[in-house]
Amino acid sequence: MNFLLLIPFLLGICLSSPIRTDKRDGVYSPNTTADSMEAGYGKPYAVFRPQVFIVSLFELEREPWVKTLDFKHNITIPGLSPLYPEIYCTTNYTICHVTTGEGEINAASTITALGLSPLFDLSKTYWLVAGIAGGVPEHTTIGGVTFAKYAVQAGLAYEIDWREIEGTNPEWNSSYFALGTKNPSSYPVNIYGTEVFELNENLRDRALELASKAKLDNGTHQNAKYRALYPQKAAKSLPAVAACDVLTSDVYFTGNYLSDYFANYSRIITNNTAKYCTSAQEDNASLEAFVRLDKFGLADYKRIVVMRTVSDFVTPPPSMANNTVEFFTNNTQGGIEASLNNLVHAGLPFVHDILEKWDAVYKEGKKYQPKNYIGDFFRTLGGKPDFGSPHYQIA
Ligand SMILES: *[C@@H]1O[C@H](CO)[C@@H](O)[C@H](O)[C@H]1NC(C)=O
Ligand SMILES: *[C@@H]1O[C@H](CO)[C@@H](O)[C@H](O)[C@H]1NC(C)=O
Ligand SMILES: *[C@@H]1O[C@H](CO)[C@@H](O)[C@H](O)[C@H]1NC(C)=O
Ligand SMILES: *[C@@H]1O[C@H](CO)[C@@H](O)[C@H](O)[C@H]1NC(C)=O
Ligand SMILES: *[C@@H]1O[C@H](CO)[C@@H](O)[C@H](O)[C@H]1NC(C)=O
Ligand SMILES: *[C@@H]1O[C@H](CO)[C@@H](O)[C@H](O)[C@H]1NC(C)=O
Ligand SMILES: *[C@@H]1O[C@H](CO)[C@@H](O)[C@H](O)[C@H]1NC(C)=O
Ligand SMILES: *[C@@H]1O[C@H](CO)[C@@H](O)[C@H](O)[C@H]1NC(C)=O
Ligand SMILES: *[C@@H]1O[C@H](CO)[C@@H](O)[C@H](O)[C@H]1NC(C)=O
Ligand SMILES: *[C@H]1O[C@H](CO)[C@@H](O)[C@H](O)[C@H]1NC(C)=O
Repeated sequence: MNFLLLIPFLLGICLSSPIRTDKRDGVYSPNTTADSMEAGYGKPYAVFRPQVFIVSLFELEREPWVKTLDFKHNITIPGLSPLYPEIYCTTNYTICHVTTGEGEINAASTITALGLSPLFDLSKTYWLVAGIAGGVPEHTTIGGVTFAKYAVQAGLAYEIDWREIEGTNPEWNSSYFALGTKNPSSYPVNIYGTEVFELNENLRDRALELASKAKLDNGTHQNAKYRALYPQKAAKSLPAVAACDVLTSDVYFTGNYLSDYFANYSRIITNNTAKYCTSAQEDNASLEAFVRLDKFGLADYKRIVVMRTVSDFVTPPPSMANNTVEFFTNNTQGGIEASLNNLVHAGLPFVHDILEKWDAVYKEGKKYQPKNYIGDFFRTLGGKPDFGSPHYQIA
């Protein structure tokens, strides 16, 4: 190998070594003047350093952003979803967008691939994960906008078909029970580490404050008629912005019993701190990828906001409580357009705030430093969680 080629190669190895005392000290930032392209720790040759990355999970969520923002560049990197192989960026690459594909596997693989791409320095990037979700009528309604502090993974569980439970354990109200336990009301014993993710509450509150001033799409006439079937105040109201938490499950569940069980599970696993209000299929998975990237300075977990707008209700109205299957399959809730449009109505003010106040506020990120615990069950990023048990088995 030519000696001159060896120098950047060795430099690359040194700078990308995970062995470092403090990742913030390790930031390598050459000033390349003309284009503001900076490379951070571990990505000495990165070309793009977006200020905001918007994350959609599938095509319908992507469309309103494509219509609103002037994406001029397509960038293909290895490891993205075959359905969504391109990252979109605006003219000067300050805002980029990725579509992960639906479900936990797609979300985790896409975010990991993006985070490890040598083209992107994401060490200072803000993330707006913006998807639609099922809504819990106690807290929100069709078209409603929610910002999460916790993401809870519900799929990590045992399951026995109800027909094999009712004869022996009729007092059980769920076919699911937590790993390592013997009934549906116990705190999990076996932990995989992705059961709960906690996000930066200060940043969440800033995004929520900005969204609260936005004019939301109120939805269709049929949405309004459907909302009126519910007794809960939040369900009956026009769409509003709320702070409450998201449940992740690859299984798309619906109905009163499962929603009730998962609400209980969210409370149990987060020691009564989470308020479950939406159910979706990806957030825990994306967050696990972000935790791993942050550990090596490749992304900043403090800079993630998870927003879910409500496309439909998770549970039937009382008038259909005896027929959850019809509630779900004969969809008469009035369409999901309001939830899709509100991704942009509620999310864009935050995106603009970041660009407008980049130098003064967001670049260094001091103003919205988290005061709460952030990260996963295993304390991968340090700190002391307000959930979790000291007595668990890694299994
Ligand atoms: C880069 O250097 C130029 C020339 O010294 C300076 O004007 C500019 O502000 C610097 N840019 C950054 C981002 O530090
Ligand atoms: C980027 O890819 C999308 C399809 O994903 C296509 O519709 C669009 O025209 C492409 N844009 C550019 C600038 O090539
Ligand atoms: C990027 O472009 C946007 C829109 O034209 C502009 O507001 C912003 O200041 C630009 N940012 C940089 C870093 O050049
Ligand atoms: C199961 O649900 C029924 C009806 O909602 C309730 O009366 C009962 O207390 C529940 N049992 C348990 C163990 O939670
Ligand atoms: C939604 O309804 C509220 C209350 O009537 C109204 O203030 C708001 O402008 C409506 N939003 C839209 C987009 O029409
Ligand atoms: C949820 O917890 C409540 C209160 O402990 C209990 O009454 C209810 O039956 C539980 N629901 C399920 C589905 O386990
Ligand atoms: C559900 O209850 C309604 C009355 O509340 C009744 O008309 C309907 O037949 C019931 N449907 C089923 C499937 O039991
Ligand atoms: C579906 O809903 C519509 C409107 O409420 C109703 O007229 C129709 O009978 C329902 N279809 C079935 C198969 O239940
Ligand atoms: C959470 O609840 C579990 C089970 O009751 C308990 O063992 C654990 O100490 C609690 N964790 C915190 C941080 O309070
Ligand atoms: C995924 O979501 C579930 C609940 O939906 C949560 O318990 C779990 O902690 C989450 N995991 C990650 C990695 O975010």
